Amino acid sequence: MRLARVLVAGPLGAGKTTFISTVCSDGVFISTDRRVTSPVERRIKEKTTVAFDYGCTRWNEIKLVFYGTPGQKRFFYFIPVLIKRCDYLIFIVDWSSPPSVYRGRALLERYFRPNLSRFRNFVVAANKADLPSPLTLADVAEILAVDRGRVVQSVATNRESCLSVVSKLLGLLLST
Ligand SMILES: Nc1nc2c(ncn2[C@@H]2O[C@H](COP(=O)(O)OP(=O)(O)OP(=O)(O)O)[C@@H](O)[C@H]2O)c(=O)[nH]1
Ligand SMILES: [Mg+2]
Repeated sequence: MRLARVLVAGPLGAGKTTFISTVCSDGVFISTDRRVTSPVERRIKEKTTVAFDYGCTRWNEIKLVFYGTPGQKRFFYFIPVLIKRCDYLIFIVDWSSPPSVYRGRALLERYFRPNLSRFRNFVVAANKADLPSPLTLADVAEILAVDRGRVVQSVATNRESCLSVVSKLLGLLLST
């Protein structure tokens, strides 16, 4: 059986934990969400991932292992450790929130752009596609400076939607 280790990264509140828990709802999911400690970041959300998320599941004869990055800046030192463990990258932004997309750009530039060649493939998930957005997918691609063809929309609460992102990442057609 093939093994794919997938890093799910992105700015605070983009939907990383939700994505992994949804995909791994039939497998194993471990979250480390705790109360946000920084007052500025607490304006965005109350609970956040400290350390990392972990999940695994089987899909189309592939063992999928997911690691999710932490949300608060004070835990970002953990990101390089996770990058070394993974061979695929899903970079998630909250498509409904232009500030989230811009925070994503800063994060991508600082931690991921210098390491993109380490990954066998990467995609950008424009998440919360169920909510209205002033941005098009082409805008998201332009802000993040990635090829438009790498940007896919997602709804992290919907398993089919998450699996279509995984399918694009691994270069497979959905079997169902
Ligand atoms: N409407 C909608 N809400 C979503 C979606 N994905 C996640 N959410 C919500 O967005 C909020 C943040 O989701 P999380 O999964 O905690 O985000 P995260 O990226 O893990 O956040 P940090 O670990 O703090 O960085 C939660 O309230 C989720 O329920 C989506 O596709 N659509
Ligand atoms: Mg999280």
